[in-house]
Amino acid sequence: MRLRYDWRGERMFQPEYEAMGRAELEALQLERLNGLLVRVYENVPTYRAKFDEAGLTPHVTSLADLAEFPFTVKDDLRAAYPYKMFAVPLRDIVRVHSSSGTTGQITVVGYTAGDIDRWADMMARTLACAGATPDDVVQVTYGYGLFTGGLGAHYGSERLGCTTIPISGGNTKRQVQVLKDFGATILACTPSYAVLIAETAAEMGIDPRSLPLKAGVFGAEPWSENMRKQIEQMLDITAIDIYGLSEVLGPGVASECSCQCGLHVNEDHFIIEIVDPQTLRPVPEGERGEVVFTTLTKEGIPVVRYRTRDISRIVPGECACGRTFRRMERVTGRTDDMLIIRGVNVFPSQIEQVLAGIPGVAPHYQVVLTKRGSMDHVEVHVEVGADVVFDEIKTLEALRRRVGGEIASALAVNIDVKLVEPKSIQRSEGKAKRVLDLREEGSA
Ligand code: DLL
Repeated sequence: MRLRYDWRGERMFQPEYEAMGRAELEALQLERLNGLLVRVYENVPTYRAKFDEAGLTPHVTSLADLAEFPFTVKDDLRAAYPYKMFAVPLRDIVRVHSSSGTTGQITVVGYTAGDIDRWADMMARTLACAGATPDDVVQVTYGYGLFTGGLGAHYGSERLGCTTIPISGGNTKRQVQVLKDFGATILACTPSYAVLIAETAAEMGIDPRSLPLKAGVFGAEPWSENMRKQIEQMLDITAIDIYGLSEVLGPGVASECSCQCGLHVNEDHFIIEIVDPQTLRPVPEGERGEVVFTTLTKEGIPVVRYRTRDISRIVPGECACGRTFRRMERVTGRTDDMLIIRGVNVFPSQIEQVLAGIPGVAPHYQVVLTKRGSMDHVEVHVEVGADVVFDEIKTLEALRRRVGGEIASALAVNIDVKLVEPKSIQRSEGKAKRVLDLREEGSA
């Protein structure tokens, strides 16, 4: 197995790529990009039509030329449902997954055997970023099925040589029991589910900090820095942010290393661009905008300039870990999750960052949207901590004011806050639903 020690003793899985010199990496990207453009032009009618319409031939002489090419959006994939954007015949596809369809009709993605192989490598890199080695036991609590989380993490864990527990999501008490009895050292699940697992352990009389876990690879939903600190504290682990999306790969597109200062994008397989979501022009290096990916090596369903709707930025400078791949900042949210409250743009994860720093409130919240007359009304429902006595009106009022005040000073907007009883906000075993939109139902 190709493993090498680097900074802090964390190992890279493929240092020959992960620590590549920039010039060499860009030469590889250019070569792969030209291969990709020809493949999609010849095999995917959607791309042929788009390139022809823009008067473009499938060839570039520099990476900068990619900016001339049209974007791909979710609607392109929807229109091609289920298989029309595959670049190879179905007989070469060995697996399909799909997006959850929370924002509309689901989209289907297909993988060749080569895609699965490269995906396993990328997820092995991700786990190695969290300090995993063949001596580790990985509990894969992401859902198995059409969702990419479970099988993505599973193949990566096996590729790295870890002992893999394919438990999938759900049955939280059993998760805790298995973590304990099977000696899991790495937990792979959504950050919100990690919180629920820690709470459930405590309810079962098992100190969550006494579990053998040393790290977690958490992603699939936005989470804040303060939430990270809480999870690390609750479970006594290092919590690593991992990012990906089905249309581009699944988990394994980008991952933090133990420096926890941005997510290294697997740039030998993807080109990342950050564009202004309004003008669609590239933003100056280091500024926030919408993340756009081009897949350089995908065979089943490659994408050119896919608009993710996720907001991030490139973290400037080099990382101390020795990886040369550029880092993207943690994703604060999606353009479609952004709330505009009295003219101020707010992501639920920004509210979470404030809540997770206040003692007395639990890490469970929901932003509830309703209509008051013709006006939208936003209210944050926050669970009080188990140690707060819910009937003490004075204590509660002081806490409510504090939460409202801290949100107002952090986000520069006043948002109504309602404190709710412990365990009254619905728990999720996968992606947490942070925004509850009741406006259609016309509730006041
Ligand atoms: O959520 C893939 C994945 C599985 C990533 C497991 C990480 C771990 P989709 O279901 O297609 O794929 O959802 C992709 O989830 O566009 C982001 O909006 C969001 N997302 C994923 N990871 C993160 C993260 C998987 N670390 C969509 N932080 C993406 C914030 C994330 N948002």
